[in-house]
Amino acid sequence: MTLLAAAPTAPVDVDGAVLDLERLEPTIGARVHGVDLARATDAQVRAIRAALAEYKVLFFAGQHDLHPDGQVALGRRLGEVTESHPVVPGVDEGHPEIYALDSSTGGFADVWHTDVTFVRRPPLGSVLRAVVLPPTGGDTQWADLELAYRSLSEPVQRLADQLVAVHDGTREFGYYLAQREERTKWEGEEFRALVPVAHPVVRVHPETGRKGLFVNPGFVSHIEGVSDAESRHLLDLFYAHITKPEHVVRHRWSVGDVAMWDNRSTVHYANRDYGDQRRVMHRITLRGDAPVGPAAR
Ligand SMILES: O=C(O)CCC(=O)C(=O)O
Ligand SMILES: [Fe+2]
Repeated sequence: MTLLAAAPTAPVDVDGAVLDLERLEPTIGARVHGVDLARATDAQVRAIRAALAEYKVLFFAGQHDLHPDGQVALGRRLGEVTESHPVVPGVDEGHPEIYALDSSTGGFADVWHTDVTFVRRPPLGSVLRAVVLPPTGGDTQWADLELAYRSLSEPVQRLADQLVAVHDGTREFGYYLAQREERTKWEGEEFRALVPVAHPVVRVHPETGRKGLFVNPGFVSHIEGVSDAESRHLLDLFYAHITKPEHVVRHRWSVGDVAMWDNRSTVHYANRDYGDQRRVMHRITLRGDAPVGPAAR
């Protein structure tokens, strides 16, 4: 009998800093050991940023010193921090960049989604900190959109390559926009309406050049230029495929955990299985660019 090798625990030298990464699944997820995110060196931050595209989701345990200020400061070292969200204001006056998901005020994310894809330039990545956790449950799962594309049959890959999807934030955030008088800003401008945007179904990752199946049930309303029935069936096929267990990494949270993901190559889902218990998560997002499809390359 051949024993399968254990998941490699490899010290990875990226850009001069040695990052101790423990791969969790073959193509998605790694635990990063030995980094204190509140006091990371510049070389460590560069290495983390480089590892993000490769591992897609990074997990850091025991980050008890990373308070809200520190989370925003870390984001500024990793890239450009966006406002909290196009229509949801920051957690408090002092932190307009922090988006809080609090179960006690209806903050849930139990639909597979990629963050904020209903704007022209969706965030490059997100950094999420566990603040209050239920005694059990409330895990988060991420699926690998690049693996999902690669594991489609070739004819379906070719079909997907040609498709464009419309992303619309109305179902998730329309009510929020309607009930609020004040407008928040996004990319420095007042965000007045949820205007649907079109993105290629297959996104070429700007750093790795790999193709990913860039659709998500949270925000995609339909595929352009096909019938309603075709759109529904295509999207059902893509969603069922993306979320296969083989494509997913799942995280069980402890307070002090931080997860960082590449929003260009993943979708995620926060399990809502903890009843009336409270769960609070703080997120920041990093400014991204407009998705580019295979046709434009
Ligand atoms: O609460 C979570 O685990 C994830 C929430 C979410 O979707 C996000 O922070 O973008
Ligand atoms: Fe999210």
